[in-house]
Amino acid sequence: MKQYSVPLRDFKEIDDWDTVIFLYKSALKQIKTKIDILNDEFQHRHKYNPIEHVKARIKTPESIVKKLKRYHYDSSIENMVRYVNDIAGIRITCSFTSDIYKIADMIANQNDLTILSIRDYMQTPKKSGYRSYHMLVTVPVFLSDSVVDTKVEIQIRTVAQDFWATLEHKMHYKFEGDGPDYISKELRECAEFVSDLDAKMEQLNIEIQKYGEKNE
Ligand code: 0O2
Repeated sequence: MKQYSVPLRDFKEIDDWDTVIFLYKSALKQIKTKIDILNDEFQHRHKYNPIEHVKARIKTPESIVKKLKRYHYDSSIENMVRYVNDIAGIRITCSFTSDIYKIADMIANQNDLTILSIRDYMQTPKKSGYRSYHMLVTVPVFLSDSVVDTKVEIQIRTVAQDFWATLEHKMHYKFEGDGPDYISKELRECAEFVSDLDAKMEQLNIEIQKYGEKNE
């Protein structure tokens, strides 16, 4: 008989940590394969790779507990599945901001995925200066006797945004979210440089393509 999918929070083995982590890992594998296929297809059709690299990770137990604490929830498997959206996370890095939207559209068109939310931190950057495009999706994980819809957070950003976010993240962790004001201020300024650089590189890429077409 055909199985209907259930969200992970309603799965019968939700109290088993190893099973839950196994499901998140399986969901990540599926999304990673989808992204690889989309990138290969893009290369095959347009002779161009929109994706520079892809990194998948499962959030550490310490980081999960920290987040639950921040949200004022007890540390339980049920709460983590319900309230921590980025336990399974995948980060896609690309060259140009226009690639971000191309990749996001290609992912959104996969009809076995359900999009739970979109956060466009390029349209609306965070106070820190953070820019990226986040998609929270569920992917059905097919087991022998059930299908479990499992959440994955997909972050899409340019190489320059990634460079910035990695340093800002380092500061955040080093000072536990309470970094010196002058560093935060300089990082916000750098975020503006990154945004200007991304816009300039996008424009230059368009010029290079136009020039190439004229001289073909
Ligand atoms: P780590 O160590 O990367 O896992 P939500 O529960 O989803 O409603 P949250 O977690 O604030 O609330 O969602 P959001 O905004 O989608 O952020 C999730 C992740 O995006 C973060 O995970 C970071 O990876 C990244 N991120 C968001 N804001 C910033 C920022 O200002 N600077 C940097 N460098 N990264 C950011 P974690 O759990 O914070 O960290």
